[in-house]
Amino acid sequence: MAELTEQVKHLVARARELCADDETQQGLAAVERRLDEPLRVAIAGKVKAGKSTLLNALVGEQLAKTDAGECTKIVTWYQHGHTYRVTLHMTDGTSRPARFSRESGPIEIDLGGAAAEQVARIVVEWPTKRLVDVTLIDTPGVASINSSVSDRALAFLTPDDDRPVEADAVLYLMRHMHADDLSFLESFHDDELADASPINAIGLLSRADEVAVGRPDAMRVAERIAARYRTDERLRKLCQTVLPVGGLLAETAATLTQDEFEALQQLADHDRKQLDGLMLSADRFVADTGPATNRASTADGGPAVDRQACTVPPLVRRHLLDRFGLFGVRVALPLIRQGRVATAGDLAKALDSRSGIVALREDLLERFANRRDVLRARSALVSVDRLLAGFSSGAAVEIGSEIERIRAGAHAFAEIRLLNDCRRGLVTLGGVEDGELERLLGTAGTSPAARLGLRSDAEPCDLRAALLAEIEKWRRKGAHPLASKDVTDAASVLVRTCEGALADLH
Ligand SMILES: Nc1nc2c(ncn2[C@@H]2O[C@H](COP(=O)(O)OP(=O)(O)OP(=O)(O)O)[C@@H](O)[C@H]2O)c(=O)[nH]1
Ligand SMILES: [Mg+2]
Repeated sequence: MAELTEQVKHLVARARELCADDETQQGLAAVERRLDEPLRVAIAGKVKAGKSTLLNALVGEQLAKTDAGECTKIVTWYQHGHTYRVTLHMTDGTSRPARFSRESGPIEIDLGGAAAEQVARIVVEWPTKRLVDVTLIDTPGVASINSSVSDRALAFLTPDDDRPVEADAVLYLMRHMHADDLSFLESFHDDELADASPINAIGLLSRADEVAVGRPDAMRVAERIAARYRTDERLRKLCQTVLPVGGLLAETAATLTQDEFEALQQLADHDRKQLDGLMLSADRFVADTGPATNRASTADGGPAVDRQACTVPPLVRRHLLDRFGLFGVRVALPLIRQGRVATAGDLAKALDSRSGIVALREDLLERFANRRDVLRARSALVSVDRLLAGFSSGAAVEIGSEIERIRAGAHAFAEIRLLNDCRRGLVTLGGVEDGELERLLGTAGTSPAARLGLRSDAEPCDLRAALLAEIEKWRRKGAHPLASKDVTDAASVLVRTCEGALADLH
């Protein structure tokens, strides 16, 4: 893989030698720098899909504001820095430092009198280890009522002029799959290689805890829905996988305070029946409990609750609901009552494990971080291609054919193409399970064990034997006299994949 990066770096350097004009030079210099920068992952989706909350959950801190505000309309980059710094990059090409403050909640950024429309992007530098390998980019909600906001998100993710694509990979949040989501995902494809490429996109069924109106089995129901989406032909062409995630639960788990835990403990001490009544709906949970409503019959027909006896004030309950969601409260209270969690730390762990964030982090590592070089090389080639699109000089033609040579020759790209072709139904390998083929191509992870579908602690001798068997199998398939060209080509990619994995073992 390092070889691929080297090839691309060499190509960019050559392009810089050949291209004289300043603007292209600057663009190429940026492409060059980017090859050494952390992977850029954009978080996209419709308004209020939970993008900023998920960003916070991934960083493990409340950085991004999650309610309405001017800043949610601006593309905001969160990247690793040695000091805390916020910079505004204006649409006129200038940039300036911004004043910001942070007390207990998210960062408050002062635009210094500028209108959101004048700010092209905000860059937040923050010294946290979670941002060392990845830069996270929070984008404004698409398909919003305010179409200029939505346009900005689309322009960032799918520029249609000759600007390079800025993100290497995208997490696309959808609450329930919708025609708008599909057309958005379809537009996140920028060149022949990326055309309908699932390689750099993961779909997320977000706010998963709200599925099934926050019932205790909400996450399991969400997992079933996500599993259905994973087999949806249209989605399979567009993203690698679909996972359920409860960003709010994960954000709260990462930032849980002792006060919040104590408030939950206090609630958990209440009479069981009373609690059940309180947790019937969000409205009941936060209802004011003055003496007049004591034992009053309820508007939603549920059993009357002796709400006056609830010693946790409504304001605190409102806060708990905002932080945990109804599902989170419903999960936390029994855990505390049954003594299964005794401290705020225990509760944080329990919520974290239910939120789906652990699986998402692992997936990000397997699917994006381990393929970082390929994804970055891919973005760099797209960018150089775009930067030189308007040129017809000999130099541009030379670079153009070099790009084609790298794309055709790099095995990592051959794997991507094969995966795309399979998902689009262009290649079918008789008698081979799709899942097996995808696994070999690294969709479940790029380690030898992940490619073979074996446990991560499998013995090297077992891995070796399994790889040799795969190589033998694919050689035979490819050499079969009745094999079509598709099958022969696919088989040679897979043989090379397995040989590469074998070399990795050594
Ligand atoms: N129950 C629940 N609520 C969530 C979750 N994620 C976000 N929310 C809530 O949904 C609202 C919107 O969340 P944000 O993270 O701001 O969503 P966004 O997609 O960034 O919104 P915009 O940037 O305005 O488009 C907030 O009130 C969050 O608390 C979740 O996983 N579960
Ligand atoms: Mg947001």
